Amino acid sequence: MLGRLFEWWKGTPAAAPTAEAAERALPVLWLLGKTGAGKSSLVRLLTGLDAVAIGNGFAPCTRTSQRFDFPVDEPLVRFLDTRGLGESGYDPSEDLALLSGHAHAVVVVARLDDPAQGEVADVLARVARRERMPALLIHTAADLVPDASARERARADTAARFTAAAGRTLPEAVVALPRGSQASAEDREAVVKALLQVLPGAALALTRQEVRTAEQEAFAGVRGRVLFWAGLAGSTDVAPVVGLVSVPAAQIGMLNDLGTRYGVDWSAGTRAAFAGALGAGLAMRMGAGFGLRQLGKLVPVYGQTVGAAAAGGLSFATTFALGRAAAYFLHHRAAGEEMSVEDLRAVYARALTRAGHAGP
Ligand SMILES: Nc1nc2c(ncn2[C@@H]2O[C@H](COP(=O)(O)OP(=O)(O)O)[C@@H](O)[C@H]2O)c(=O)[nH]1
Ligand SMILES: [Mg+2]
Repeated sequence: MLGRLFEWWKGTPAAAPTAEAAERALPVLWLLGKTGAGKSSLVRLLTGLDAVAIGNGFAPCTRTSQRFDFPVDEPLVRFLDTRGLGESGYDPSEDLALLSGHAHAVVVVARLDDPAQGEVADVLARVARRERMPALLIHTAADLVPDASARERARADTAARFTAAAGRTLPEAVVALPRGSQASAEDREAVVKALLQVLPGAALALTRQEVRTAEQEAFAGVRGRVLFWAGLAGSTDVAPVVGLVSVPAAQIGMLNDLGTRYGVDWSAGTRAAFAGALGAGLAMRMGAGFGLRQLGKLVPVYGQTVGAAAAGGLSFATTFALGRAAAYFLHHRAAGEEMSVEDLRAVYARALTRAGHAGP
């Protein structure tokens, strides 16, 4: 498969994605919870922005919903926030109609000190059960239930409630988000870990990159681009006909983009060196990924199951890993440094795992 990608690459100019395709590549998280549950506080935890920045960044969607794109200047993830649940006279049907077609995963936000979650559970039942949207559960207000056993009882009760509504167990995290507090790195990690299981693109967009070496520093500068292209490749799994973007076209676009950013010309020799260094092991892994993806397309995925398909993420994961490996390769190429093939393959394998794909 890698061979075919490289064959094609020779004759294919960089595919400039349309604005529509770019928009569709953005992972969208729907924050579902009562007013006061901690949705805005969760956005604060995940983005590291303060309440004012978040307040200003939200743009209205419907009368009772709004969206927040992050990072603000080069969005890699979108939060959708519905405000009305738990308020009298709120009818969720308008938000439901809009959001169920746009969101890729639903983040249920519930306070551990608030057992009244019936309305939220009803909405979750609709989107998670009937529309098969991936979901995770974030318990907030851990600090307000200081007794450990009481807290564990509350967590278990809430989880049981939402498990019943969704028809399956959901990845969970417990957090404390008191007003004005410093965001806790542990809480962040717990949420990102749960998110990784349902929407890797969103989780990686919210993960801070480790920067210890010059190579990692260079990658930090292009990581947003790799996530963008991987999201684009992943979005073709959701709606293969709409975007005129195929997985190989997105991957070639990404490789060309990275070449430009690292100042390396993808000459025939450079391409051959990269393909050779990645080797047959990778070609087989990619082949497996593509095979599964093709299988997936036999299932009618567009429309109702948009979120479920996006969660599969094989094209996302393989493209992210390819981009990570290419960045590693290009960094050494640009510096005229030796690079070990084993290290390159390890970089690829680690990226594949991080992107939520366990391997072949
Ligand atoms: N002590 C504590 N307060 C919280 C927590 N989460 C949210 N709050 C507070 O609850 C109120 C509502 O939170 P907010 O994030 O605006 O809820 P939203 O309506 O779901 O967006 C705010 O005053 C928050 O500071 C939490 O985990 N612990
Ligand atoms: Mg809010």
